[in-house]
Amino acid sequence: MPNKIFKKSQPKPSITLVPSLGLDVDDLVTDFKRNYSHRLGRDQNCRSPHYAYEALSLTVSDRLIERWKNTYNAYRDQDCRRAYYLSMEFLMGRTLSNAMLNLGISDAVHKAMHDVGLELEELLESEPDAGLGNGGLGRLAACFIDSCATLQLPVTGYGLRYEYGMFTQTIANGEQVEKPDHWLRYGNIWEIERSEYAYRIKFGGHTERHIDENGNVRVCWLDTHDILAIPYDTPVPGYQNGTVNTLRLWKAAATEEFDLQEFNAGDYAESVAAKNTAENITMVLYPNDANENGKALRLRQQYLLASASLQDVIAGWVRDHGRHFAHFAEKNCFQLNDTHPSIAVAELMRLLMDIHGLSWDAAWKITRNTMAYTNHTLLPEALERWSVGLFKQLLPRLMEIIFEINAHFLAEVSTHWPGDNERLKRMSLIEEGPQQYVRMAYLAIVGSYSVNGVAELHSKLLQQGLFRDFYELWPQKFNNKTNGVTPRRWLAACNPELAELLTETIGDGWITDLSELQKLKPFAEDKKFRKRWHTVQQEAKQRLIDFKKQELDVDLKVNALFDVQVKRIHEYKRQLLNVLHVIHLYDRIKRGDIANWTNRCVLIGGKAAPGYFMAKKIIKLINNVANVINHDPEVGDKLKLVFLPNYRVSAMEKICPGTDLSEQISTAGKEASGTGNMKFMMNGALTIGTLDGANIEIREEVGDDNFFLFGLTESQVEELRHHYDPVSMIENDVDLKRVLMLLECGHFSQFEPGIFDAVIASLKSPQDPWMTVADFRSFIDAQKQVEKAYKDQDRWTRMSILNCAGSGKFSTDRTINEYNQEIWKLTPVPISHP
Ligand code: T68
Repeated sequence: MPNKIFKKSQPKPSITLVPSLGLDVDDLVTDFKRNYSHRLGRDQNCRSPHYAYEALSLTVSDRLIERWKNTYNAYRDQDCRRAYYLSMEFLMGRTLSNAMLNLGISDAVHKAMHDVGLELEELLESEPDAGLGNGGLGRLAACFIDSCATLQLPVTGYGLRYEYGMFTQTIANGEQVEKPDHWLRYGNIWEIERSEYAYRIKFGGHTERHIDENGNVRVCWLDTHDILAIPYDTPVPGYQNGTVNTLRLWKAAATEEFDLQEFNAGDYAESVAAKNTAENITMVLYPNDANENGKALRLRQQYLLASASLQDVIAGWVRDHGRHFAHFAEKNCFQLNDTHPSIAVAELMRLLMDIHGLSWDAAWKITRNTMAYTNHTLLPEALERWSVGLFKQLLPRLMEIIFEINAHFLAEVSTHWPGDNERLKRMSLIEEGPQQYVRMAYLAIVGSYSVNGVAELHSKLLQQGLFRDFYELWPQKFNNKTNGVTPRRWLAACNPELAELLTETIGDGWITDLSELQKLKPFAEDKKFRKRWHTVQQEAKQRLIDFKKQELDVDLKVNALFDVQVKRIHEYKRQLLNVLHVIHLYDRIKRGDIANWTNRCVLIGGKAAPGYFMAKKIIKLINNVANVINHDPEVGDKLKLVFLPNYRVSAMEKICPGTDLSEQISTAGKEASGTGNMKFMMNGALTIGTLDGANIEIREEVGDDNFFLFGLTESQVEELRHHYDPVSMIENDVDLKRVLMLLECGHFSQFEPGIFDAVIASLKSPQDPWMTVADFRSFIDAQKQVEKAYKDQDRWTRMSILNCAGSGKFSTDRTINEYNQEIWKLTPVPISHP
């Protein structure tokens, strides 16, 4: 193994750091050229922008290394309390331009590339997205680690290095086609493999008990099939502050012995196959964003993440403190990003007891004081449950520990509520029935000292609904942490023109203290300022049009209202409601109801989980409706509908600066928070939305007059469920009736009879959980208010400025400060830098 190269007894080799690398244009040019010609072996005959991108990335990443080492050494030397963010997803997007921004060298790099005759934009576009996540949850993890580094908090991200990220979406005949996303095909210059920190992960086998030298029962987990977890580190720079934190992603690999065993038996092919089985574990990201899927491979992934990360932290602890764990919980905490890594609760127990010899009580005390759990959904279909049978087979030792945690926990419950058997059944970590299941959310709650939701409404609903029993037992565990987004990527980097106007107007303090945007408020009343704001917004729209021009055959006009809904396709997010509105507008045009018309481009984008039938139908419907509308000469510029294929982080960076209207139209009570809503607001878009998730807080911040509210409230939705009658609602609304008629008569499915039957049936079903029809009228009315406001461009611009000015709360810097003050309790560690 590589860590055996230097023997402990030998003096340390004197491999010291080279002097700091220069940050000015000449240094950048020199290093860029050297990297291009010597490290990549290319010359001027090479026409691919990709190698120039790589050479530039090497140049920039070299400039992070010194700070990275300083940060690493400072955390170790100061023995500070640290937090670990455990997440199955880190949806990082692109790295280069963010690294440039945070190093403060964007302008110098721009000039350097210009000097060597290259277009920086083109290089930046050749970086593939690191799409290691599905949507909000994964992107939140990425924004969080950015804020942690900017706030100089000692936080490490732990995740999985999927060989294939979120699939690439293409559209054929209006339908979603998934293509594998082999994002590592051309290598990844941002990561460093650290095989010296590889760990063994056990699967299968059985357990045996024996008595150790001190007379204690020790459990051994034997005859396991082991694999290796190999870490790959990516630097996470803070904003111009010298801190470079680490994102450590695990890749699964075969163990050497395992191969050898088979190999010696003469089964060469078998041994190679075994290698593949091991490496399969981190081969692909599961593309389901709101559905538990129960696949054994997914459980293997979860255990790999939990076990490798905990072993890593414990190895560091033992290195610095020996095998004394009394102060472990004072110095470490693990934030679980949903239940996906929550097997960590049982794994920490196993490592402390079986490997380090702690008693149950000592191990449990540590576990309960180090784990914290964040919930991201109330949807029952997304709550993770693993079959006990599968668990026993794959992780027999972990299953034993979970049963024991449950026994202790249920004893605690019955002391609290003697004789309440119904409650015991409800709260048990094991769901009984024809098949037993482990309820992962309950494991996470029982094993944690903090449980939080991601917006005020969501946290309230967790306490009153899903986790009510647990809230009654441990009210002090529960808290709210409203989500945010990082203003570096989602304003400073993605909208440089607006960023410049902001900085010129209120200084650049907003970049690290977004509440400073408040200072913009008075400028909303300044006519000259409004004019400049409007110009910047129009230019951003034009850039969006230009960007999309190559791939779309629709002619979009900058003076139309850009109405955007981009997010995963899901029934609860109600892209269908959006389509019903578009069909209604089309119907109005066709029947000549166009007095005072506002031209509108409706852009919808997002991926459907490959196995989600209805979501895929919705994509098909959007495309079919678009096809009819966009080719109707009578409609012309009045209305366009566009499906934006392959929505991803780098696409959002172009979309949100060019958006006028942000659609946040989920059924109230269903969207835990939303984060796209925050990106749009920050970039000056106005929101049309329901009282759901963080929309409520957005409206609070910006004021009722600057938010287009519609729809039932969460309690109205729940009340209506008892007597929901969509068919009579359709009957009583002429506009809706006409829309349904257009759908039913096959106007948007001329040569594909019946393809939207299931969609139509869901709208008309009294069981429709998303109650799309119930909110139609109120949505249409709110959209009329939008048109009226947009007609008065001056009023719209004022509202746009106020939206940006009111977005300060939605920085992840605020969110992370709250996590830190109330859960992690870390002290910032300043890092000196060149
Ligand atoms: C989202 N959840 C919430 N889940 O839907 C959103 N799920 O309201 C919230 O803003 C965001 O989390 C951040 O808190 C997700 O994105 C997933 O992606 C997911 C992935 C795998 C399994 C289940």
